[in-house]
Amino acid sequence: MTGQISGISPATMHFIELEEQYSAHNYHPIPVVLEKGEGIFLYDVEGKRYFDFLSGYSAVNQGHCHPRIVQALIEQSKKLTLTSRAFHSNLLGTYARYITEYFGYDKVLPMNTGVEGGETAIKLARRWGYVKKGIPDNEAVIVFAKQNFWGRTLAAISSSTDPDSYEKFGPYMPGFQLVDYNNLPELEKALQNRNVAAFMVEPIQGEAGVVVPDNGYLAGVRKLCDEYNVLFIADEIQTGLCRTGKMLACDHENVRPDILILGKALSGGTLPVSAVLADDEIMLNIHPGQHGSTYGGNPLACAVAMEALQVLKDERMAENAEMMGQLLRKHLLDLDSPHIKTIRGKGLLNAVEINHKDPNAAWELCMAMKANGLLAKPTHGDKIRFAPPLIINDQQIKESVEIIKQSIKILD
Ligand code: IF1
Repeated sequence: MTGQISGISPATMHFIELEEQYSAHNYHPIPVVLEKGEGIFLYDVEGKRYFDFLSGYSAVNQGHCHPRIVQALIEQSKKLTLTSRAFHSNLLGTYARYITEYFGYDKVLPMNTGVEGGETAIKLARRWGYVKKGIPDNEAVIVFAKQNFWGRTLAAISSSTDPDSYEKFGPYMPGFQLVDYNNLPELEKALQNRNVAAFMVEPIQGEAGVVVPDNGYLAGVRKLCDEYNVLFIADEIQTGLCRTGKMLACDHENVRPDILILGKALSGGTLPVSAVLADDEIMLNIHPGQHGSTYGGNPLACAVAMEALQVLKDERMAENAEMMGQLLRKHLLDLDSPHIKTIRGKGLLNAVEINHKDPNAAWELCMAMKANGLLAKPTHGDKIRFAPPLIINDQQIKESVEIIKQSIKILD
């Protein structure tokens, strides 16, 4: 396969073939081999520079190798990196106070990957359901929205509507139910079941192709969850941490979820760090020995996460994401390209839907953009996510759109 890719240097080919031979084939990357990142830019093994319009799926909101985050990483890594939770560290309490005050919750439960954050939130919700709501044992139901994406574990794929994610990995987790996204009447029907412990939802659906719900949806979810005594779990792993132009996407509707899940940019792309935030009423139903992780809350992660969060505020990244997002969408609209069917998004979480008879058009466009110095990846065939790091400026937005403009000509 890779041998047929034209215009690729021997060095690039070498690294692609190594992956192909020795690494599982669970991804289909754009054929570029990166070796350096700095701010909004990535550099390949030839030294070619690219605008990064993916940001590690929003893990790199603060920009690649942010000097302050890297500094925190280096300093702490020379001192202490892991204690496990068998012992205390001087940083876990410090970090826990920092992040709970930052987001306004009583407690944090620290984990590593995003999907572990989701698993943790669901365990918390089930436990709350049995202990506080009085759901009969083993009958708790968690409701999700169709087209959700929250990771790759067996539980996560059990709520998936994407056959690529779930097919031939069964049997699946029981006690999960699906409703349409952005549909409050259907959600209300589901919540009438007294055994529902929680509704877990992304404020904007990322994997589905950046699906922005109607104004009022999140406020409506909040209201229904209150009415039916159901926990509102917000998966802000991708939408949180300034990506959509606010600290949290829920802030657009001034809504406070009962359980907030963060990941990705919580470490600015340096190591896997996730967090689940909730108040004592929910969090204190889990006792010693009932949940955890070897690396969860390790001192290195604590030091890095505090710096990554502080950088977001100090550099006003929410405000910049809001302004640059508007500029990006405006310039894309101004292209007035017949090949762009829709442009949607909030802040710097955006997607365009390609309009073309060739089902490979989005991939071809990404290849042309790569050749012209901009990296993005198609999802679901015809959509391309445009999500640069949040430190991009207006001149760089203009240059990026110029690259997109030149590249899209190949679809004429
Ligand atoms: C892959 C997309 C992004 C997420 C939300 C939890 C997780 C994710 C809302 C799990 C992860 C990823 C993982 C990556 C592709 C990707 C993705 F293309 F699927 F839609 F970001 F846009 N909740 N998203 O988006 O976090 O366990 O991975 O740390 O290939 O699986 P994780």
